Amino acid sequence: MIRRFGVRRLGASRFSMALLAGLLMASFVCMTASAENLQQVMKRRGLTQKDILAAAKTYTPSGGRDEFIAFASGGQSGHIIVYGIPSMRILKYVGVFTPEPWQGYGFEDESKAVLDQGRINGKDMNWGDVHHPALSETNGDYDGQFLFVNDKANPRIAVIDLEDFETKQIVVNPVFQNMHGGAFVDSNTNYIIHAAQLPAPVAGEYKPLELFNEEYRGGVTYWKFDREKGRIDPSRSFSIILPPYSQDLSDFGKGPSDGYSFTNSFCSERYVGGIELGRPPFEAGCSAKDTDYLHVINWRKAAKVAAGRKAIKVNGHTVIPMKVAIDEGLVVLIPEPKSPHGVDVSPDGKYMVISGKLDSHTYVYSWDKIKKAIDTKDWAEKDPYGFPILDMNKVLHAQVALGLGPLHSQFDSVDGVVYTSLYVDSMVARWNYRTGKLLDRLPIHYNIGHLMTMHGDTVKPRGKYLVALNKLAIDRFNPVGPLHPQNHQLIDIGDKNKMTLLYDMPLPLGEPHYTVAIEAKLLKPRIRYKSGTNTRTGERSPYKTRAGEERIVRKGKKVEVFGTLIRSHITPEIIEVEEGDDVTIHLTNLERAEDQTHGFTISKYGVNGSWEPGKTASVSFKADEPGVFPYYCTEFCSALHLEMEGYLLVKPKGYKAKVGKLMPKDQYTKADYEKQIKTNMETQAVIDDVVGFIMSQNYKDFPEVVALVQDATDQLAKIDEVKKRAEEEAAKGNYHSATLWAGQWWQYQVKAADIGLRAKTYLEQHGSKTVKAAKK
Ligand code: K7E
Ligand code: CUA
Repeated sequence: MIRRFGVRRLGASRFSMALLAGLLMASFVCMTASAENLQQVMKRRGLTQKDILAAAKTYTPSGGRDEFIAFASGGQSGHIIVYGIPSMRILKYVGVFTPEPWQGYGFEDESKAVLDQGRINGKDMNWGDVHHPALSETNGDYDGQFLFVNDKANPRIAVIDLEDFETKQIVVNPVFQNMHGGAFVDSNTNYIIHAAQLPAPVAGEYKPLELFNEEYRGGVTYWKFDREKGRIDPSRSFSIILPPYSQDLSDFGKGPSDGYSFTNSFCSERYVGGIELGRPPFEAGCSAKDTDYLHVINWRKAAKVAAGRKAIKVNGHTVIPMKVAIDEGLVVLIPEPKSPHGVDVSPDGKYMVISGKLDSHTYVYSWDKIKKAIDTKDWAEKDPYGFPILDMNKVLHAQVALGLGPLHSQFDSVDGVVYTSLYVDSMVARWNYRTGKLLDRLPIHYNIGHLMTMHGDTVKPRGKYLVALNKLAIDRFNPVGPLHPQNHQLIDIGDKNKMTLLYDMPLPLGEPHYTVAIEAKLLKPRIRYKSGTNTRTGERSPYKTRAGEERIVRKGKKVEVFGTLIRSHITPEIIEVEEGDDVTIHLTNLERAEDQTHGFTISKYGVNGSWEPGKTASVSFKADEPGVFPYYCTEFCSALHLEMEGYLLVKPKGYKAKVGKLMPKDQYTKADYEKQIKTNMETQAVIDDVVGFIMSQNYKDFPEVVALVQDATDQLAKIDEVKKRAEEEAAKGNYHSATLWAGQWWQYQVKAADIGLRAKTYLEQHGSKTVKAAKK
């Protein structure tokens, strides 16, 4: 039918007939290919019904959004990885402890200042061992405002504002040398906990290992979070000094256990290895006893003690010494299964689930029983330092055999149901912590560490999905050399009888430790900044520059450039300095439209940055190398992106300029000028059309469109001046110059038209007035 219609209609010569036949053949083949049905695809790719069902549960069509957003620790990369669930599509790497060039993080002065907060003993720590991200909570559930994450190697905590997914603050621990057990927050994000791991003399002093028991110490730090400012307040933060027990992961109490925090430990043997000295190694001595100590800490009371006179200052940081902690009854110890890793408080706050890697049982403790023992001072004994120890059997609720190498636990939306990772068995166990009954086990690939369910560590877990964070990928992906990607496995936990593995996602960054996932609808990230914002402080930058205010200011050897970025030029386009000058270039992105980011780099000067709409940031360097250095925008921002360029001229010392001619002045004629004017008139007609459409709509109901209209208006507003100049030059008979100015007039038109068309498309796609009317 189609064939006959086409041939009859076009008829024509033999040549075109042949061509047409070829085209039709091609389209016929295409049609057959596209008509491949599901069964055929399944056969071709070797997929089963189960695979298709799994695909349907994760596949997210183009333009589709995810239900949950995950924040994964980036391990050695020092980054946070953001991805969607269930699609498992990676959305962003957020630079935290490590420079990230795409975001300009660690390249612009403003973000360098954040990374500099993380310097230790005068050294840059341009890497981090990122372990545990924590989302801020209100009343025990995620509120979508902040993300905290720790660096284990260089004991630090970072604050990421989820308003723009940027790192805003890094704090270094002033008393401990190495910290693993953080970040975890209490139900209202008053404090972020971070526990020391490998014991060391306090404040980094030197003490010989022979004094391990007397001088080496562990401890926990409670960083005070100032909600108003969105920053940690070191002046109101404090640490408790603890025995050298290798304090590990922690969790805060909830509901009835709110006000308390729980910190595991391993190597409570206080063993010091030294295999080369003839002593049995750490691993033997650190696992000799059957139990280690769970530390139960009354942090609310500790905060009061920290504010009082019994606390001391170490390196300017508030510290509660061990003796004070004992006298004030801030800490009690409970024996816990050998070499534990995670401690997880149940959503109702009544149970603490702890697994010992070297004990095949997972222990469930009862908060009611712990509280009663604390209140009645029912101590079984004291540790060598004087901390009271409870009788484990009096506070245990259950001991459950789940499998080998149990590590971490996360909770389900179904009451009582919890998931525990089994490292040695490479499995996820689903069980009930109230009844102690094992419900299901699912093999994973391979050697799972943490696992994560949706809001799984809050008072209100959402169930649905679980992600297994595996330590090894081995054969799961196409080989890419001896260093393998990480494997995050998505598991469907919606079916109450059986867990189902849905998807393997390779993560090509550092070793993942923990991940947290929040309902996407709870996040409200901004799409632009208020014009002139220093995004790292959230304040208005003193270097904010408006259109038309661009300038270069010299004071002695210091040159400051106040510039702007907007499609498609960098103003100024030429920067001339002298060898030896200290140069700072402040740039403001004038755009308002969504996703109109510009980059800026100066070749061979190592200068780089990223400017999102509204952002002001600066780059500084010493112009120590004379020569000509092109600069340009590094984001493909518009049709004339390649022309978004300029020159940095660094004049050699003592260079005397010779006057020369810049360019030919008579290249363009009157005919060229008239041709350009005609083009401009035609373009204006297009613009009028688009503007007419937008104005006829309820466009003010769409903030995205309002921003686009403002951007377009800005571009159009610039036309008057260049038009006047074009006309003046033409009147004087300077057609060369007149043509160039008329060309610039057209540039503004093109940009305005481009933005206008985006606004029009947006209105059409998002159902503005007439579109809605047409649909009825
Ligand atoms: Cu790798 Cu929580 Cu630091 Cu466990 S951690 S497995
Ligand atoms: Cu701005 Cu490319």
